[in-house]
Amino acid sequence: MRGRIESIAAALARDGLILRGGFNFADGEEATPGLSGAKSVLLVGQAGAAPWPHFLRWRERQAQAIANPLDTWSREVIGAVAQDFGARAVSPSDKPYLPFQQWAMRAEGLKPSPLGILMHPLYGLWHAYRGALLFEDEISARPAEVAIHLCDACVEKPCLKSCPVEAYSTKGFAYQSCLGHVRGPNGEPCRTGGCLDRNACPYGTAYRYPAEVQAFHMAAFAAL
Ligand code: B12
Repeated sequence: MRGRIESIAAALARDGLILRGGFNFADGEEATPGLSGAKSVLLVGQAGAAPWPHFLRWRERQAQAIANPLDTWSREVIGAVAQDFGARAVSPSDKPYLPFQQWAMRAEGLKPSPLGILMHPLYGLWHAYRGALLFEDEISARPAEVAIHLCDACVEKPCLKSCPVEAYSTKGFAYQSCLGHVRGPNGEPCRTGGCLDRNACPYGTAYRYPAEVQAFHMAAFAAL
């Protein structure tokens, strides 16, 4: 008989989504606001732009334009899977924010790239988290092994050299500089093809989001 985790993965695959690992919370952790009673978590996300065609078909069926459509679609799809498997669905945009990146590091053994986005050994920077399933019992997820961190072997670090306003540096992310440039007269390449620094990364290029998808995310990020 197929186990619970395999069945959930199969249900998510119908919409191009994948399980991104999971773990049992430590004693006391379930008391964190937003987690009440949860004993374990499975992260749901994507490798490359796999959910995009599913999302587009859903969006075409909507009677009118929706604010934050990708979040809405993710909540709908992941919420339905949660209901079928007795879980509670949460979203990375739920407030107060839940620590998705910390969960991801724990679940998949990933580390942040110089851009802050987590570096995946296969998908590079081309992956995301769309939600999580919280359970009131423990799951049988294998503990994550620390993944190979490709940035350690990357000497040139083109990701820190391609942004015209140097939004990313060792000092962190200069949000306002990035926004000002993307919205300004010279921001056309970022608006149509996505973040130049992210695109400069030599890893996981087979999973790179198509320009159309990157333009969609950039428009949402910079409120274009
Ligand atoms: C608020 C927010 C932002 C804000 C504030 C950022 C900040 N430093 O405070 C702004 C608008 C600037 C932002 C920008 C971006 N974000 Co953001 N952001 C979030 C959000 C919704 C909440 C963060 C939070 O406060 N969490 C609560 C604390 C307790 O949890 P934490 O795990 O410790 O969170 C810390 C980090 O997440 C960090 N942070 C926030 N955003 C980002 C983005 C990156 C890449 C990194 C490294 C860190 C970081 O700030 C948190 C507080 O210290 C998360 C989703 C989530 N729920 O975590 C996405 C999230 C972290 N962002 C993400 C991304 C991709 C981005 C952008 C690349 C733009 C984009 N959406 O395409 C940029 C890059 C910014 C950067 N390098 O710092 C992804 C990261 C995925 C990944 N593969 O690693 C997340 C997980 C959303 C998702 N659905 O996947 N973000």
